Amino acid sequence: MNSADYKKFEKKGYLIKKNIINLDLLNDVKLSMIKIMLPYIKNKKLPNKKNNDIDYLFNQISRNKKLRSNIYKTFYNIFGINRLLYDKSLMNMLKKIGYKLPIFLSSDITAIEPDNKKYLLNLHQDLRGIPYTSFRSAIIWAPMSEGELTGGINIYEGSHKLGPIKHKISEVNGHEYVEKKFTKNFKKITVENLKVGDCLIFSPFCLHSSIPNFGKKIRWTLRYSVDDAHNTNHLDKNLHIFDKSKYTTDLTNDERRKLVEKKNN
Ligand SMILES: O=C(O)CCC(=O)C(=O)O
Repeated sequence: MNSADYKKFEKKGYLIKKNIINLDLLNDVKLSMIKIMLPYIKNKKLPNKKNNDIDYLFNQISRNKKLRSNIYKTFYNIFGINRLLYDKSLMNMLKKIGYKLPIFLSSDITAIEPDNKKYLLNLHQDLRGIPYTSFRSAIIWAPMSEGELTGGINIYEGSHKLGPIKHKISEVNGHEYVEKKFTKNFKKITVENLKVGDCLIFSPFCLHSSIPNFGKKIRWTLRYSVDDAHNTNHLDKNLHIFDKSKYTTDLTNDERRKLVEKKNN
């Protein structure tokens, strides 16, 4: 018999699970982030309470763009990120949505800063860079921080049933996006105010977009993409479940941004 979570995930394309992330393991990840940043903080006489204030440290290192970018990329490789994914509560959640053979595809950490529009994502599907092996793949989106007005995600219930859609490149910020008209038959769900420990799990084919951060703190999020390798029947032809070149570009964020800047000048 399929679980209630399985049915919901099939129908709506997303689920919100409360208190599912192991907080000790999450704190280990945060501690690693702090340890990566601390050696680059110029002011060695930090007030004690700033020593473990991730936002403060990140704002300091963000003054140097190169450093910020490299530190950010280093966060992705923290060992504890994978340890957290393999924790039994997340594995049980995947079992409940019908995963017979969960596989790990990618992980990262995102920082959405207050009143900074640069990294906000337009309406899109998560098609880029991830080698999906089935249409039941999922994104696990878990807040690492919480606070008033820090925003979140808009997600369109049931829109995963559209399958992959061709994305365009925004002339404003170079991000990829899907035209708004595709949302018209789907209810918009606003996912805000999740607590640390909660998570949103959704199909990468669900249309979704960022809700801006108008709060005081950085919205830190841990993200995984996972898939079910059971019943994959296309590997003798392709690694990937669909032809990505039809829907999305291989250009990096920087390359797309530069392309748009060149066009606008
Ligand atoms: O955190 C956000 O603002 C958006 C995240 C998102 O769209 C994604 O994970 O694909």
